[in-house]
This record gives sequence, C-alpha cells and structure tokens, in this order.
Amino acid sequence: MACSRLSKDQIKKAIEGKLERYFGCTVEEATEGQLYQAVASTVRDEIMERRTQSRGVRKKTGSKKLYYLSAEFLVGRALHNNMVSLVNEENYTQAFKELGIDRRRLFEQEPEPGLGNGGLGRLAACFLDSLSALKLPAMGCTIRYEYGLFRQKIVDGYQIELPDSWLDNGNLWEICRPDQTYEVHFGGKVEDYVDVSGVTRYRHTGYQTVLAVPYDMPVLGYDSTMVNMLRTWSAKSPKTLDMASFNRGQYAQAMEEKELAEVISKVLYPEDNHYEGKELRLKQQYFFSSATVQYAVDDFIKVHGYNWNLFPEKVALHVNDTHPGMAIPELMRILIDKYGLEWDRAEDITRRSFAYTNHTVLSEALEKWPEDLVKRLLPRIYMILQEMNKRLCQRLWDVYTGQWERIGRMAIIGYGSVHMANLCVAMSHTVNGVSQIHADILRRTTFHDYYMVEPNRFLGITNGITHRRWLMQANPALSSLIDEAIGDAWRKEPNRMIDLLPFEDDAAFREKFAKVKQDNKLYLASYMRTRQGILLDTESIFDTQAKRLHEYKRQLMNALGIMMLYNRIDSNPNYDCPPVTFIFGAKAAPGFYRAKLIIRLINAISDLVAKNPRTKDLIHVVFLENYCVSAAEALMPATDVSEQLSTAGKEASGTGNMKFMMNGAVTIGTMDGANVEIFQNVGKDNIYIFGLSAEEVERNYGVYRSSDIYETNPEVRRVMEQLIDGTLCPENPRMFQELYHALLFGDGGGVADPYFVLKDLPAYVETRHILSGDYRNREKWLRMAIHNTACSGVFSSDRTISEYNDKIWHLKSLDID
Ligand code: 26W
Repeated sequence: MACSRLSKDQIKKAIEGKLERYFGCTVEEATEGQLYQAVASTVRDEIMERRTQSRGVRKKTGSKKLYYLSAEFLVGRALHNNMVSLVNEENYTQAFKELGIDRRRLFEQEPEPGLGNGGLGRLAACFLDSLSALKLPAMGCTIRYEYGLFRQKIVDGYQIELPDSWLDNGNLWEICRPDQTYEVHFGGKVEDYVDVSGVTRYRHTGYQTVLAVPYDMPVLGYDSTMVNMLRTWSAKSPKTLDMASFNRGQYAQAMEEKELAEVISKVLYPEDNHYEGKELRLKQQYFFSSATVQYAVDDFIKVHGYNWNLFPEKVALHVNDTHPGMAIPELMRILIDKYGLEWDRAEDITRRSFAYTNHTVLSEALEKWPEDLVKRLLPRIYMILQEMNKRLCQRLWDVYTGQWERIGRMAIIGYGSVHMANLCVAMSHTVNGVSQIHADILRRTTFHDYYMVEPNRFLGITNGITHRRWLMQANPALSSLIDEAIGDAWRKEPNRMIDLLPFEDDAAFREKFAKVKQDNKLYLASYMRTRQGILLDTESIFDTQAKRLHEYKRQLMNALGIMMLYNRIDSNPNYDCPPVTFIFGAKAAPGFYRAKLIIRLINAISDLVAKNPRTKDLIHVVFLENYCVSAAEALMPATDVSEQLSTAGKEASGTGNMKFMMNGAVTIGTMDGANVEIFQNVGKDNIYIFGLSAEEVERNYGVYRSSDIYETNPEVRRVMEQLIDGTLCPENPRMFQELYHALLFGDGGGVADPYFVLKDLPAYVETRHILSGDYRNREKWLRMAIHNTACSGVFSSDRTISEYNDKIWHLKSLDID
C-alpha cells in the first residue's frame, strides 16, 4: 500500500468538522466559498501528511536537487488536480454526493492562479507535475505576482482587459516561509579594496534592499508521498513606513519607498513572445533569480558544507528561457564575493550547474538589456558580465581568429546591450530546443556560431504535457473508457496508451468513444451558455484554435478561411458541407494593436455568418472569452478539429496541439514545431498537413509577393475586398483596412504579409474541405480520433522529464512510496 488515503466517511467527517470549526456552520448552511475552503483544506491536510512522511529523505540521502527557474508557472486550479494525485477522487465524489455538494461548482470556487502568459508558463507547470510523479527532487521558482495575466472580456467585439486579483480571498495552497526571506540589492555602487591576503575584492554599497519572502505551494506526486514545492517569491520593503514623514502628515511620501519595493511582484507582464526593455521587468527577473540562487546555495551548504566541488553534482539550475538568466552572474557573485572563490573555479562550477532551454526563435522575443540600465540597477552583476564577456571573447578569438563580426554576434555584451541568450548559451553546459525542428533551427541559425564550437552542448528534447491534468482530470469519461479497454497501467506509464490502437477496429468501442466526445461537447455547450450566454450547435464539428493571439500563429488565416467558406455557401445554395462551429480562444497583449483588431475581425465574422440565412445553420463562429487553463480543460475534451496553423519555422513546439490530440481531436496544421512529431507518430492518414515547409518559408523571403496571390486567386481577392467594402461592418467599412494593408502592402516600410497568410490560404481551405468530407464518414473519423489518442503517450511530460533527467540533470528518483 503506497500511502494512506481518506475513505469516503473520513472525508465527510473532515469536511463537516472544518465547517464547524472555521465557520460555525453545517453543510446545508455553508456558502459555496465556505464549502470550497472546507474541502480544499481537507485535501491539503492529506497532502501535508504525505509531505511529513517523505520529508527529509532528500537531505538524508544527500540527493541532487533541481531548481527550475521560470518567470511564469501557469499552474491552473489545484483542488481537482490534487484529488487526482491522491488517487481517492472516487471517495471524495461519493462524499460530495452524500453531502449534497455539487463538485463542478465546488471546483469553480477556486480562483485560478494566472501566473503565466501561455506555452512557456504552462510547460513549467506540467514539468513540475511530472517531476513529482517521477519522484525527482525539485523546486519550481518564480514570482508571486499579486496580479496574474489580465482577465479578458469581449465587449462589442473588442477585447477589454480587467485586472486579475487572484489573491483577494487568500490562497489556501501556499505556505509562507518568512524564515527563509532573502535580501535582494538594487542600485548603489561598487568599490574595490585589497583584503589582508592581498587579493582585490569588491564591496557593494549604497544599494536599495528589497526583501524576497517565499511562499511554497505543494506539488503532489501521483499516487505517492512525494511532494515538491513551487516557491513563489513576494517582494517586501524592509521599511515599514517612514514615521517622520508620517507624523508630519505626509502619508503618501511615507508610503512611497515601501511601494517602490513592493511593486516588483505586483503584476505579470502580459507580452508573450515580445520583448520590451522595461526596467521593472529586469528588476523582477533579477529579484527572483537572486533569491532563488541565494537559497539554493544555503540549502547546499546545509547538507554538504563548503565542499564547492560537489555543487554541480548536487544542484541543478535550469533557466526556462532567458528570463531568469541573471541567476548565472548571481551565482558567480555569491561564489566570488561571499565565499572567496577564484574566478576560474567559480566559472567552472557555474557552467557545470546551469542548463538553458530556449523557447522561441522570433527575433522580437530575444532579450537585450541596455548596458547602462544593467550598470545602474545591478552594478556588481554588470562588472561580472563584463569580465565574463572579456574572457568569452578571448576564447572565441582562438577559434574564430580575426572574425570580429562573428565574435560580436556571440558576445554577452555588444553594441550597447547585454544579450541574454548569448549569456545563457555561453555559460550553460547544455542548451535545449523544445522540438526536433526547433532544435535544428537553433543549431542551423540562431546559435549556429556556438554550435560549430561545441555541437554536443545542443539538445532537442521535445515538450510534453501532463496526461494527469489534460486527460485524467479534464476528461474522466475518456479516461474510464481507456481503462475499460486496456486496463489502467497507462495512468502511470502513458506510453501504454498505444495499446488502444487495435480498438480502432472495434465498432462498439468506436461508438463509446463517440459518445464520450458528444457528452464533452454538451458540457462545453453548457459552459459557454452559463458564461457567455452563447448556444452551441452540438451536432456540428467543433473546430478550435486556442492559443495566444499572435501574427505568426495565423488566427487571421483561420478567419479568412471562414470567410472563403462563407462566400462559397452564400454564392452556391447547393454547396454541401457539414455544419461546423469555429471556436477561438485567445488573449492579445494589451498593446498589440493588430492582434486586437484580429479579435474584432473574428467577432465581426461571427455576426456576419449568423445573419445570413444561407450560412447561419452551417457556420458558427464563437469567441470563448478569457482563455485560461480551466477554459482549456473544458475545451480540449470537446474539440473535434485542432487548428495548428503557425508559419512553418516559427512555432518552437506548441503544446496545445498535444492536449487536443490526447483528447481525440484530429490536427489540421503546418509542418511546424511538434506538429512534425505528431505527424510522425500518427502517420499521414491521421492528420491534415498543408502549406509551406520551413525551408520553403526561408526561400520565399524577399521573393514572395502577396499581391500575386491576390491577383490570380479570385476567392482570395474577394475576401480581401470584403475587409474594406463594408461587408463586415457596414457602419465602419474602414475598420479592417489596417489588416488589408498589412497583408497586401506591408506597414511602415515592412514587407507585405511576412507570415505568408495569403500564400498558404488556398491550400488551407482545400485541406479543410477534404477534412469536412472525411468527418461525414463516421467510421473513418472515429478511427482517426482514436488513433490520435492512442499515439499521444509519447507527448506526456513524463517522457520529456525522463529525457531531461537522463541527458541534463541526472537526479535520482527518491526511494519513497
Ligand atoms: C520577453 C518577452 C517574452 C515573453 C515570453 C519572450 C518570450 C516568451 C516565451 C518564451 C514565449 C513562449 O511561451 N514560447 C512558447 O513556449 C512553448 C513551450 O516551449 C512552446 O510550445 C511554444 O511554441 C512557444 O511559443
């Protein structure tokens, strides 16, 4: 027996007892919020009991520990997920029934922590889940943003952003550890002096101190006592308030300094894949990187003393993209300034401890901090970066003698900026890409100069998703059906899902599979009705594109494709196609004008197709408001068609594609990111691939003219004209002129249609046409859907984490139940 679990009766008693003690009420009298508190704290007690059981094992055995540094952890709600990992969900469900508690409503009481933008943040959360499931000692480290990603509302077709104050009613899952508070220093100046042994040392003075206070959230391993922590650092001023000003009645001034410090953990920046050199963002990055490294060093010393040679064998530091990159010079600073190590030794220890994963090749996402900003804000770190850069360039000179330009491209500091990607590549022992194609592009282009020097440092470990949240939790009906067919071993070994393949041939199984999908569509319909008052046609194909709104992801191509379908039906009353609901879920960065206009366009198309009697029963377009983790949990299981349309070469991996696939959706997409590997796994007959390849995209730059497509393809020309002729918005025909212009002429001197929307549009629409024909062949479609689920096991993040561990971290799985 792995670990003790509460029975149904124990759960009932615990819930009733908590209601009595916390709120002095009974189940019948409790509000939904109180019920949530009582249930969640019951689950929390179970988790902490397990934590106590396995606590101390790592320290006792002196095992290596991973610190996974990430500016974002998009963990989603915890209650249901934790019940899944406790493996007594059934007992809870029974207890709820007997107590008359509605479990879905209960789960919805929990505010969702939106501590991330999109793929990078959600990946970090899936990784933590798998680390715990595999019993690997690890800690996720990030910022405790008081405001997570904005809540999105759609008003008159436009996106409106509302603040997300998720901590208003407290967070039951976190444990504050004021005893592990660290100081982080900003500004000031650095003086050098010679110590008693004649060595030059550095003293940082005149700085401002910000306190980093940690809050830990438990991440429970599936069916085990393993509990890792997600540590979120909160910024606090060391000053309470300036009593002198306060007594003089200058309240605002008295609070000012305090607020300046605490603003650091106020809000998550909502830009995804787009860099802006904001000072506060750099402060955020250094803040949590510094606190994490200080803690990691102290924790190491506690177990292993000052045996620095052991450090890389006992501590793995992983930087999730470049955002925590300042952790690298921070470790150097601590080793040199605090513990007196020599440069060479400190550099060696640092490089052997750090690994780096890159998540994007978009040049506008690469972080470059102005040199003078780094110098002013982090003077000692700046000196270390300079020294690092000097030594790096000397080494590079030996390899690339005389090639100044190349060395300049590879430098940590150059042309007035600090290049975070170069810092991470130069100072890590391993650099990882997130899919095969992405890793190839890193080797061939982004980091080619480094790759030539040290090819073995570059890995490609394909992303994954946790099948516990994305299948077991989000789609319990499909999970039970899989159990029924092949047993439940797949829950611990997701690769076993492949055993489902023969069930494609089983007509009865196919019908059960179809029934699960249909029920999930009904649930999504009720979800959309209660939240947005929208009625879904559950007999139509659910065709979904859900991801951040970005030009390279080409929601615009999807929208124009719908327009083309609309025109076909409108001009030919006999046009034959199955009814389809196009579902969009997407947040646009608040300052991204064009992305917001695309949202407006989708909503205009929604109105257009609904008003036309010829199309209103065949095409529906719905925009799902506030796409977030819990919305995705409703969306993925209900979707038939997964839209993965990025311009080839641009989407590093994608992970939504894996979630849809696992839930039995069939992909229509380009040969990009992990779509390539989905294609390899399911085979060409179980996926719809279209469009330019990454090589073709590359060759087309500078050659492609979108106006050629416009001039030669009448259907394309028609939809383009409809953008500006008032079809979509009669009261303001110019509303979408900007999009028209960007596609045909380019904006402000830029190239026209840089993401090849018009180029790929005809092939896309033809492929969609073939797909809808196939959908009508029920047997064929169900076979494809089952095939996709069966082949999805390799995309479990358990596989990803095992690979990271074998090739990068080398952690030992703890010997606990
Ligand atoms: C500095 C601004 C900024 C913010 C976020 C730059 C870059 C980012 C992230 C790296 C963007 C991101 O989330 N990338 C996504 O990472 C996923 C996980 O690896 C991939 O699946 C997606 O393809 C990639 O777009």
